[in-house]
Amino acid sequence: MKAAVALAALGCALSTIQAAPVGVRHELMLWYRQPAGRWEEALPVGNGRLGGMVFGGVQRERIGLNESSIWTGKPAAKPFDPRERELLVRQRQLLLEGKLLEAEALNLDAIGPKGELPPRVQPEDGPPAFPNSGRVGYQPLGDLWLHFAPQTQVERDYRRDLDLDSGVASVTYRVGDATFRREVFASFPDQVLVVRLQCDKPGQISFVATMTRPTDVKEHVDRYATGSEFDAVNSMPPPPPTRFLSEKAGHAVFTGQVEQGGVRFRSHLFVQNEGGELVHRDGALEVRSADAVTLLLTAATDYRGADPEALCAARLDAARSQPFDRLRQAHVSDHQSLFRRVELDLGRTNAADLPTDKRLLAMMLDVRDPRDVKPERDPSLFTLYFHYGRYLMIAGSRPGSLPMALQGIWNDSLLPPWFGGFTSDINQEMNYWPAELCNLSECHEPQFDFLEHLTPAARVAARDGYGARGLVIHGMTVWGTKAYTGKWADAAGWLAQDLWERYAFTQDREFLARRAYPFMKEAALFYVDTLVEHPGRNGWLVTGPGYSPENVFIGTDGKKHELALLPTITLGVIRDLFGNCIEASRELGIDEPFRRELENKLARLAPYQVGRHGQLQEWLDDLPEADPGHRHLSHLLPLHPGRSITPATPELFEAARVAVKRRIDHGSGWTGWSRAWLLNCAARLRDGKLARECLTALLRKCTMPNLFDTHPRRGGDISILQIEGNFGGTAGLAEMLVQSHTGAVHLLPALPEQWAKGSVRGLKARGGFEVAIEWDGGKLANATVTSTAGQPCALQAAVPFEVRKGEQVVARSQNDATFKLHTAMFPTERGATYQMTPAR
Ligand code: FUC
Repeated sequence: MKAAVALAALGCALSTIQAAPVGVRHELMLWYRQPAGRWEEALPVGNGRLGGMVFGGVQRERIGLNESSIWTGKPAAKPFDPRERELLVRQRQLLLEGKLLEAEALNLDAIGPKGELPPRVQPEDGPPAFPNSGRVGYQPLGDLWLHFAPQTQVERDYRRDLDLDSGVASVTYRVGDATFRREVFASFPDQVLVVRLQCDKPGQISFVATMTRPTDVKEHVDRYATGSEFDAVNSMPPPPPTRFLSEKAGHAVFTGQVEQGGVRFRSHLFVQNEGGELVHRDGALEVRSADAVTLLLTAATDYRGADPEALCAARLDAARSQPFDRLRQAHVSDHQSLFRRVELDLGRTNAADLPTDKRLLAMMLDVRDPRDVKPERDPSLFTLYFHYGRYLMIAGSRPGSLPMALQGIWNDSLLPPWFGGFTSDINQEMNYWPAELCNLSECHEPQFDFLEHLTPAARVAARDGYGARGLVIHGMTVWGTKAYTGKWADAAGWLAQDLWERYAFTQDREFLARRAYPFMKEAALFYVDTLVEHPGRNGWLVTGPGYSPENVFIGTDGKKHELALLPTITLGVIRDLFGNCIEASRELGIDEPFRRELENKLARLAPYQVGRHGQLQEWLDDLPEADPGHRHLSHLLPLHPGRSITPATPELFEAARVAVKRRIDHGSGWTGWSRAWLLNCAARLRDGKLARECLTALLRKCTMPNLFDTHPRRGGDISILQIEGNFGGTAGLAEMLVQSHTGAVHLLPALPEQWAKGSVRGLKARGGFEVAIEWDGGKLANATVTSTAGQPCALQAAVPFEVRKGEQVVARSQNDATFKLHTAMFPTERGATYQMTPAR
């Protein structure tokens, strides 16, 4: 029934298609014929720190506001219970003896009475970022409201859009013979959110501006209805009231605090009218009969000790001194300096002329425009989705901001699902998968800052919780590592991959020496100290107690259990991390004894295991998964985003293929991020057909009208934003076109047959290469590789080819029958471009 109604609506939309306005590139534009009815339909703008969700109402504009450092909770020095370490040691011993059930049954009480806890030892350097005492959650700044004067006539030709190329959200409509235009953007260079209201007739703009912040936590928890947030709601006092004081000369100040003793925030609003008059009212600013108006909004907090008032005032002063056009130009050129680095063309069909929500609906229902005969119904919707991920990264993560959390920087709830936090058993990692691949290295910075910020606390956790050197991060929070010990301790090891990847893609040795290697080494040291020899199984090195997020197995007692020895995810993290550290230390020419130690441990580490179904096992033992279709693909980390399972390990590669299929056959992929991970795995398996199916499913099942990724909840009837699926989707599409994790730059590793003709430009490959490819008839037509670091290049494709520099042939490919690939090796010069053409 639902589908029938939707189909009817769509049929109507198809029949009213108007030709796309000349010059509009619909693979770079989200657009709609109606304002956003809900937050999930609003369009995001951002500058990494400051976020806005633009609703685009005609009678009332709402811009949902965020500042990325508005978090509840605070650092708290919780005493460490030494029994935890003892528990861990005993559990490990039981696991080594094969007593899985006994290990899990053991608890702190069995170790002994709690006793007097020793005082906390602060880390030697850095902030006291310790386990948090209360609930840590990301919260909104509030909403900016513009209540427009009532109109006597109905509006026409309404359009709301987000231009990914300029980073500007717009609303246009006509009332009578007047055309109204509204533009909103968040400027990184000027650190200000800008709203511009214009009309082509004078004196038409009248509105009242105010700012508010939600106060009712309960309202929000009801909306999302999750377990742990329900518990939290009862312990959360209502936030202290906010104040919106309109002062003088168009200037107003919005102040508040997340909770007593918590983060304080400020926002300054400046309203500049051209023509008409400006009136200060109680708690509001009113503009009457203006020709045009510019609103500037700044926001800041004392999260890292700064004075938010001074920051807001200084930023506003600087922005106020510039005319609107200059602010817009600075924003657009800053945005485009990042956004225009990558181009993608997968072809287009008439479906691209529909508004974005209708395109999505057509995708869901698989409705075709009868004029379209191409095998892919709406290929440029994939292109739009790909670019949207890049847009969101530019808007959500810039140097100086916090990294993106579960909702990026966009959230309207005081109690967002999973507290909108940093969850590091997939989500925080996936958020940054496209950063290097899609040529947005700068946007990766906040992730590195965050790891450095956590380092002192992570060291203390390793020392006190495990008696180990190095550092450890469990489930993560904004204020510090969550616990001393925990069933999953691989976040630091996994996130260290980000640092290595930055180096691998950029070849920035200074970064490797100064920022990447020190963290990677400490993450590796933790494992060096916690690996133990298994007495029974060939003396392999193993660790435990471990846990495969968030799946459990059926024990011999027929019940569900989770503690086990060396889950595959941990093994994958260690193999990758040790391998990366070895390469890094060799590259830097340092730490030879440590490198040898890692090589030695790697050689003795337990191997990956293939289980009874031919699948890559999830645990060291072939334990039956309680949910074989679990959304987490933890054991596939060595395939993606790791690189220890590749076609060079053919049996494991096939076992990974079986494991992916097994997950899918049992229903995995029902959250956006899960489907996006499957997409990346499929690409790494060089299975273009499956990759395309995953991408299609991501858009069909896990995407909101504003193209935000979703995590379905409560039996599937509620979908919430979880942004990492957007980034996983963007990275996955890039992985279908270029891969470089094996050491060679592989062109078109997973091209589906439906994408017969297309091109891509600007994707990055490890070794310091930038790649452009054109293909036709499903085959590579030509490509270029630009070397940014002067490293030798190994280039791979499914067809034989030659490589030229100008007129000169520099290499011809050799056939590698084992991998059914053709590879050419050639030295490169920094800055030079090499043309690759298939051999005739
Ligand atoms: C992990 C996932 C959930 C969700 C949450 C934020 O715990 O298992 O599905 O994405 O993070």
